[in-house]
Amino acid sequence: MAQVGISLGSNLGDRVSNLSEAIHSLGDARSTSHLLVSGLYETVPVDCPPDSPDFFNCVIEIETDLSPVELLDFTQGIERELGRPDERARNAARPVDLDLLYYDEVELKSDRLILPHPRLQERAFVLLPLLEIRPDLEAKLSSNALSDQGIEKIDCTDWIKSA
Ligand code: PH2
Ligand code: MG
Ligand code: MG
Repeated sequence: MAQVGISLGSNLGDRVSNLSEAIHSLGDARSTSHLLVSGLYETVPVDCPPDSPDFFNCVIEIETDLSPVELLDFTQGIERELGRPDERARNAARPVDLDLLYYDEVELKSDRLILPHPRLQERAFVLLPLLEIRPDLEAKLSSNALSDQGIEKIDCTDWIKSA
């Protein structure tokens, strides 16, 4: 079983419900189980078209027998099921975006997938929730200037709908 970090973001529609549904769908993958789920963060869009709505973001770690590319196919299927259009402007608002952050220690560079995620360390909306569930990674992940990226932890528990 591989341990895989996944960043989830939503800035269109019912953002909490979109993230919650995506997490449930990930749990339904063949040979995949939930391990860790971070809290929920409301975050200012980074590198998005002007006037993009704010995101809700979280990070989860799952255990899976799927290969990196099988898992990518599976996450892209979930994005489509939750309403992501096939053609869209770069970083346009979307109901849900799932990004693979790491897959054990695998290093991979292909047209479809780069592991570990190349921008993992630059983005507060990825790093803060990740360090919440994996504080042991702090020494490995150097981070610059995260504090000036608008990000606020939402004070709520049980935000994931029970199935
Ligand atoms: N995702 C992006 C680009 N910008 N900004 C925030 N705050 N949250 C995201 O999830 C996000 C983003 C590309 O996928
Ligand atoms: Mg993304
Ligand atoms: Mg993505």
